[in-house]
Amino acid sequence: MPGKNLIIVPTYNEAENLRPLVQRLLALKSPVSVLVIDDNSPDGTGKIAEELAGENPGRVFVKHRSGKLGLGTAHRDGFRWAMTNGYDRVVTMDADFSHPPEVIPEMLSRLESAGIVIGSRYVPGGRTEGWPLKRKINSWTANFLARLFMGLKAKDCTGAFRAYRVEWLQKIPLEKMRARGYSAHLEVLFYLEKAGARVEEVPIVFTERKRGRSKISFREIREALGIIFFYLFQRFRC
Ligand SMILES: Nc1nc2c(ncn2[C@@H]2O[C@H](COP(=O)(O)OP(=O)(O)OP(=O)(O)O)[C@@H](O)[C@H]2O)c(=O)[nH]1
Ligand SMILES: [Mg+2]
Repeated sequence: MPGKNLIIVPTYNEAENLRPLVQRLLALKSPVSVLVIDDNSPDGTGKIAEELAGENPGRVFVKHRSGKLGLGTAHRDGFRWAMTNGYDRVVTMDADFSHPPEVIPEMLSRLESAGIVIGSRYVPGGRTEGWPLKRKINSWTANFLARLFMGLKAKDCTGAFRAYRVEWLQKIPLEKMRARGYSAHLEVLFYLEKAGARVEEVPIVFTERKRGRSKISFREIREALGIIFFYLFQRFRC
C-alpha cells in the first residue's frame, strides 16, 4: 500500500498512556507516523511527547496548543497538518487505549475502497467493555439521534477511532465546522456522507480507560445536542 500514513493522537493529561501507546503504534506492521496534539496538559504529557519526538525523528511529531481547546479542534488541526505535510491517510484515535491499535492495519487497508473507515462498536463483532449502563445509554442515544436527525448512515457515528483518506478530507469545509469537542465526529461524518464518501465499519472492542481520567463533561453533551439540531436544519437546506 503506497503512500504516507499519519496517526493523530490528541492528548490532555495522558502522561501514563502516551509512551506505551506510541511504542505500540510504531511497532505496527503498517508504517505510520504519529502526530501528538497536546493542549498544554498540566501533567506534563507535552514534555513526554517532545521526548518521544526526539527519540523517533521523522516518525513522531508534536503540536503544542496553548490550553484545552477541545478534541474536535485538535482533530481539525491534525487534518490540516496532514494535508500540509503530504500524508495520504490519517487515523484519529484516543490516547487512553480504548481504541485497539492492532486494528489499524485493517482499517488502513479497507481505506483502499472507502473514504472513511470507522473502528466501530456497533457492527457485528464490535462491543464496549467495562462501561456502566449510563455510558451505554448515553452513547446509544447520541447515535440514535444523530442517525435520525442528521441522517447519518453509519452505525457508530460518535466514536473517534477512524481512518480517513486525505483526499476526502480535502473535499469538506473544515473551516465551516462549529464543534469544539466530541461532537466534531458527527460533523465530519455529516460532511463526508454528504460529499458521497464511502463509509466502511470495522468491528472493534472498545475498552474503558484503565489509566488517567475521562474528559467528557456536561458541556460536551450540550454541544452535541446543538450540533445534531443545527445539522437537522442544514440537511434540508442544502
Ligand atoms: N488535545 C486535546 N485532547 C483532548 C481534549 N479533550 C480530550 N482529549 C483527548 O481526547 C481523547 C479522548 O478523551 P477521553 O477523556 O478519553 O474521552 P472518552 O474516550 O470519550 O471518554 P472515556 O471513555 O471516559 O475515556 C484522549 O486522548 C484525551 O486525552 C482537548 O481538549 N484537547
Ligand atoms: Mg477515552
